[in-house]
Amino acid sequence: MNRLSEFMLPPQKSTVAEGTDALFHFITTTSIILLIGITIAIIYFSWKYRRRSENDVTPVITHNSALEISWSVIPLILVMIVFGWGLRGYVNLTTVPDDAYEVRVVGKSWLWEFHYENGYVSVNELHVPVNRPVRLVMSSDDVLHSFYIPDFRVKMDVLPNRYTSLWFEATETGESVIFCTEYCGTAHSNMLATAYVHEQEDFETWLLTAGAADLDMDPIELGAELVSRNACQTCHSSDGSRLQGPTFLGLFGSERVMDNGERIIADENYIRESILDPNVKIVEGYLPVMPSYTGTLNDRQIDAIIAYLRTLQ
Ligand code: HEC
Ligand SMILES: [Cu+2]
Repeated sequence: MNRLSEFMLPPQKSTVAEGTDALFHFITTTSIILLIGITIAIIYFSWKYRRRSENDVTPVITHNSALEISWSVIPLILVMIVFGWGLRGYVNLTTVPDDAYEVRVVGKSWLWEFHYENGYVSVNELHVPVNRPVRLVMSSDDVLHSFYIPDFRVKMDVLPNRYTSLWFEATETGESVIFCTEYCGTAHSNMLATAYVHEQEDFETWLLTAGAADLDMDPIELGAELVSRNACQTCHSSDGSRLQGPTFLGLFGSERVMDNGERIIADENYIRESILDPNVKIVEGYLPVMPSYTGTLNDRQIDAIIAYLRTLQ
């Protein structure tokens, strides 16, 4: 079964992966066996009972109890096995262990934000300790998203105005891909993140130093770093090309035309407002799809981004 998993499924990197795969293989195997059996029976019967002569008459058959009971009872047993097995997995996935480490997850079109206990926020990077249950408490800032880590075999819808949660325990260190699996707009396919699984001590060191390194950086360097860390490049280029949003090249200090015809010079206040309240002023020719970074970026970080944007002339 493990060979089969390696062949057709992503690596098993959480405590529930093996059980989930076993059920998956059971359903697939039974379906294949039934498919082959039924196909052979259809071909054989159409040959055996074919019309041989002009006066062939179909005999009148009302029923066959043995046959009818077996084609009802056998599928019933199979379905009950799948139900019981699936229910056990479902209960396991919904009962969070007491010592779970909690991370708050916010889905935004089109990025994932992870808020840690110490206030640090990472974008599109989820850091977790290995061999420890982790619970994600999730919600969306805009539309429906769905959080999916194939390697861990966990997936849960992420909704606006309501919390959902899921938990997993990673069994090995390394990186795994995180997908959004609910179509959520133009750049849905860019809504990718990575789960980094660390040794327990490494995770604690990461948590302590995350954000602290920012203090040593000069503002322009930090701004560039924040633009990449916060997934701004999903929608903004720095080389003049047009993505979902306007390019950052030459933005600072230039005159911008809004969709209501208003003309504004892109100064510090305009950039700051664009980051915290992106939908107050919409640039002409673009859609109001930028997520708000209120609660994600603090004043110092916004200053650094402005400093960096100034250099892109
Ligand atoms: C999901 C796509 C998306 C992401 C991610 C995004 N933006 Fe935007 N942004 C837009 C769009 C679209 C516009 C133009 C419409 C508007 O004004 O809201 C825009 C407008 C702006 C503007 C005004 C630009 C102008 O030409 O006047 C600034 C400044 C800006 N974004 C900064 C940022 C920064 C900084 C980040 C990362 C912290 C970021 N954006 C992340 C989509 C995005
Ligand atoms: Cu999404």
